[in-house]
Amino acid sequence: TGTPPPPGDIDEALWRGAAAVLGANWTGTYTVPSRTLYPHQWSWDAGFISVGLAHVAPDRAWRDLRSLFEAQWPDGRVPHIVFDPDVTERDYFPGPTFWGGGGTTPYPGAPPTGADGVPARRSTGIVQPPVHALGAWLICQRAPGEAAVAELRWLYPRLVAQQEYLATARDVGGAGLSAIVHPWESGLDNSPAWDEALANVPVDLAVLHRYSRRDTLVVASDHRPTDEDYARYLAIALSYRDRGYRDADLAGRHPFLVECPGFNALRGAAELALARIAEVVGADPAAHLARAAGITRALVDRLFDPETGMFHVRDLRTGRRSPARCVNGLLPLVLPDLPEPQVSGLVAAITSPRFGVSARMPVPSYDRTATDFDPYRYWRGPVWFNINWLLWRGLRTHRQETLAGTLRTALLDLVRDSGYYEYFHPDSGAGIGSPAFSWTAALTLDLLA
Ligand code: 2M8
Repeated sequence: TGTPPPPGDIDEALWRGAAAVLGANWTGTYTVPSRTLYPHQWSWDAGFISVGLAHVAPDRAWRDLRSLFEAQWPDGRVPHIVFDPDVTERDYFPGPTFWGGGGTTPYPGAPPTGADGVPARRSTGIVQPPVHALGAWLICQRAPGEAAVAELRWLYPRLVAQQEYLATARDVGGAGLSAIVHPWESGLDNSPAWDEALANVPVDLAVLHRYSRRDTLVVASDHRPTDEDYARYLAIALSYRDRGYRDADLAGRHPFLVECPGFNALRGAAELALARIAEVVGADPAAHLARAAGITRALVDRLFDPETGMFHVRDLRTGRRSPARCVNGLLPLVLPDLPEPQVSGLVAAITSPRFGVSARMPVPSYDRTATDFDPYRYWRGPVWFNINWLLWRGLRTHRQETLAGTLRTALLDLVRDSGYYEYFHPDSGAGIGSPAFSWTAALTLDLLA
């Protein structure tokens, strides 16, 4: 087939298998995360997918990012799902009708037309972690040249607008960190990190029963968020939607406002990637570097707990930091200017029995020693590939080469033994959720290369 051969002496079957997953999930203009469970374009998935596509089809890597940014809103936000008009409403819930409030046009604030003047694809009005500048920079490193520079010129102002939106409209706490307005924005949907903040959102199952979940028809329901979770997800989304997805005065009225260390660390990493991209496109990197430094400082000041040695989410409605030790609290390791005490704390956590990277298993999504650790339920225990790939990069950034090597081996063993699954059982390594999952395949390619 057209897949470029693997570089050097690597596991060729694994490489070809991963490339085949990306090939099968390619729609012609972007890649779906999974044919069975997620038949549209997802924001942070697109960033990770572009990193893998860079190794086998750089033109597709750029096209994927372009497809996503064509749906960017005029205020700079990049929607967390961009819907495929040819997929029926039944194939994913909540779909475009829910997010659009039943109307046929996009919503207040959404772009009426895409970049080519065609009607815009419909989208949600919430966001996901901004991993796209990092993706763009890695594509350019892997496949440099004139085409890459042209793509970076197109993307750069859009990436800047994305960051600007997060730095201004979403700085609800006024301390330099972005707030997320929905657990879905974190990408770690049902993580225990949100339990305290969600406890204040009433559960109205009648709202949920007006609709029907589709995910639990495709995947075992005890591997997914609960109905109570979904009832709260809908209530929070409706609160935002029914006020036109406006961000003014969020503090006074919105039921869920949380600062997430993972989301903000990735925003910092995006500023650093933008500084590199700025040099290529002839812009000034200084503002990006300054903003990245400010994010790192704010993370340390507001979200680091010296007692646990890791970062925790902060609920802006109560001012409380959640005690839960979740994997998003390890992600600031991706920041190269993270001070030494924080780096040591995170490395200690990663090697402790709570998250212990052994030769056998990568980092789970939640503290293994917690009483409510659940090895099957989505972001409450299982191992996720994208997070571990970020930690692998973070460990290398902080010259933890041995640990990074152990983590890489464990990740590759997992896909070799179980396949390119969405997530994995943190003891047996069995694949859970959707098989043939795009970011698992994409990041396998990057680990192999
Ligand atoms: C999961 O989230 C979606 C909602 O956005 C869902 O459960 O329906 C999460 O794992 C999220 O991080 C991911 O981007 C998405 C698509 O892979 O699936």
